[in-house]
Amino acid sequence: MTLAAILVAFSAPIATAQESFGREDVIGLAPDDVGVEDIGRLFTRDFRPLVGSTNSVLGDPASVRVRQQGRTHRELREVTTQAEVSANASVWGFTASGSTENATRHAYFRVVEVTELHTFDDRLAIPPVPGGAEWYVSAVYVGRLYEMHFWGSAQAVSGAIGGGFGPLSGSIEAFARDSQLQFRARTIGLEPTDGQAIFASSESEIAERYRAVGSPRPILVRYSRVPRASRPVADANRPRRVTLVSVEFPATNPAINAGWDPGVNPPDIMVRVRHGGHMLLDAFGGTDRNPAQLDRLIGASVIVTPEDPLVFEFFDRDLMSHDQAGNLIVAALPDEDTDEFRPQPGTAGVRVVLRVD
Ligand SMILES: [Ca+2]
Ligand SMILES: [Ca+2]
Repeated sequence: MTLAAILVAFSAPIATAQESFGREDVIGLAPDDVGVEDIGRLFTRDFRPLVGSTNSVLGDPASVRVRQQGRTHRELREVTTQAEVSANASVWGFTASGSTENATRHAYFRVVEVTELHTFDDRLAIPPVPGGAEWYVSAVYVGRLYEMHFWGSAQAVSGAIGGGFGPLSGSIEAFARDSQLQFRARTIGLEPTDGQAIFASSESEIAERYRAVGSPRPILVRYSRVPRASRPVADANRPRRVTLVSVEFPATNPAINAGWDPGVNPPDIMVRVRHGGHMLLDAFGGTDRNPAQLDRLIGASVIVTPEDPLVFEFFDRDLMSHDQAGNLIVAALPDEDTDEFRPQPGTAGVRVVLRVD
């Protein structure tokens, strides 16, 4: 369900957000107080340890597997989901609420050396969990890590990405300054050899530019979402299957009263849908206004309430920074299944058709 755009994937990075066997995973930096003994520990939607419950850990030490690893890889990517921002927030020093839309975008460059991987035994059925539990620790990566974390406006981050994140050869600090991004380096046992962080694009460049200091320690935590069947039902609203059928933009951009691109009228239709702080859809609908047929599944089991609406964001996709084309908040779905649910038009007159069953 989570869409992770790995913008520049060197070698085979640790999958940062993925769905395997129907399980949704998010990887975040390991907080100081989370270690290998926390495999199976339950966390809230905002990635805080579940407290006040006697039943806050799944399984027991016998359900943990340990594998020795000797992999080093590097990864440069934009964080695309609110869940992943939340999973990193305590270490990054942000207070990112899972339910708050935040205009700040995040990206990072990481050099990661994994020496040991501790995983929860996936063959175990997940028992019913207490209310408030949404994630459990399914893996802890032990090793060393160097991270340069970038953040800034959507425009600055997408501008940096539009430029291909620089030539990937120079100083990361200079790149961040040129891109008008804020940045902070984090060293957990790996540090630049000459005091200045440099992009590395191969194993040999990593070996040349980064050196290991100190013993391996927990660096990354993989959180897996507790299956819905194991979570208490919070309210009477049943989960629904929602599909985005079509999207229609106004003929011209109302914000500038002109075509969507210089000398060109039709937009490049882009739609993002968030729910409960998670990005459910990041879709491109083609270059046409009338109407783009999408037929994309937004969610196979979403519960939509005024507290937990579907939030649509529409853009005309552009090379550097996309033109905003308005938002639409769907706070309730029709009681009956329908192939043609038309929520009120978005703020810029964007019209959507949903199928709900
Ligand atoms: Ca445009
Ligand atoms: Ca465009």
